[in-house]
Amino acid sequence: MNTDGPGEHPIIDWGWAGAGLDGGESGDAHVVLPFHGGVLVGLVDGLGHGPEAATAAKATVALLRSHAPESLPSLVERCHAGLRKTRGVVISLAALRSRDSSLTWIGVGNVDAVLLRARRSAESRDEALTTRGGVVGFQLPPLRESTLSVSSGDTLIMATDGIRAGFSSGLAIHKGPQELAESILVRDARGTDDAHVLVARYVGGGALSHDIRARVVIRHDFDIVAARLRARELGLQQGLAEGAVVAMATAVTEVARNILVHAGTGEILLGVADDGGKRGVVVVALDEGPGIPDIARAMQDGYSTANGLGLGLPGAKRLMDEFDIVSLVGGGTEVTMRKWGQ
Ligand SMILES: [Mn+2]
Repeated sequence: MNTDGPGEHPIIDWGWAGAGLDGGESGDAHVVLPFHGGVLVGLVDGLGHGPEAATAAKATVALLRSHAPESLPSLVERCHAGLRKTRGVVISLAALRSRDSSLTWIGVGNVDAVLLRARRSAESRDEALTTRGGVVGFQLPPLRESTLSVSSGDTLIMATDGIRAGFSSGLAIHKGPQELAESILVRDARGTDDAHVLVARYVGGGALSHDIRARVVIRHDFDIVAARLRARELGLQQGLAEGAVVAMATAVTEVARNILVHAGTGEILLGVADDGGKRGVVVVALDEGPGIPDIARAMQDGYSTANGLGLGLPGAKRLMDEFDIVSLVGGGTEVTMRKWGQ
């Protein structure tokens, strides 16, 4: 059980290193801002260096802090509007989300970002994240975000142009993010500009990854039935035993009913879970309802739903192999459950 907040429900491990030119105040800055179900990471380079660059970077950080849960294009627009009186910044922003193991990013100007994979395959290559030319606060390119799937252990590295291109090659990737950031700064700082590195390693879902295969919107009673049927179908496809399929489908019914009763609407995501050969089903139940003020109480047996029927969340937990709940009062609830095959 977790509630969201820095350090309490981390989906990344991260570290940074940076230095202003000639030991002066740096015009580069990073942000790491958790939001419900994810975290926003970003690296900002105030144009040039020195105090005016630092002023632009600090203003950007303040704007991002105030608006972190918004979409990335909207954040860039806000910064653009708020930075017109500064000399402007270049920026890369990325949002990592645990519910669908995704990384969404946008970049304006040259803050380099690369995604290094923990396990490489044809579908999962190292990627340089593309950015578009422009200066936030002066001239924006068309703003479009891009999305990639991430797996636990994948590592995002962002660096300002005070760091040499090619900083991602020859890294001891098994090292922790803080150690990586420091070693890049030492090895690759050009010494002609402020230099700053941010390293974020995705750890959402533990040592597991999942692919979402079905999405069922919950608005009516019959949507609960649809979610149950899709869960059953996926369980059988994944080779779960009949008893496990029944347990999992029943747990899906419970979390779907919980959405309907407490939030009115929400959705159930059903996916394939893979833990290095072991196959299973992952169920994510999401809503943007009022949230649960006291999760410990809600997880006690006998704590009734509005109509007092059913097994509730504690019942769902008992039926599954793994169960995690994150809830934010006023911000919705996210339940993630897994059922494994033999
Ligand atoms: Mn620079």
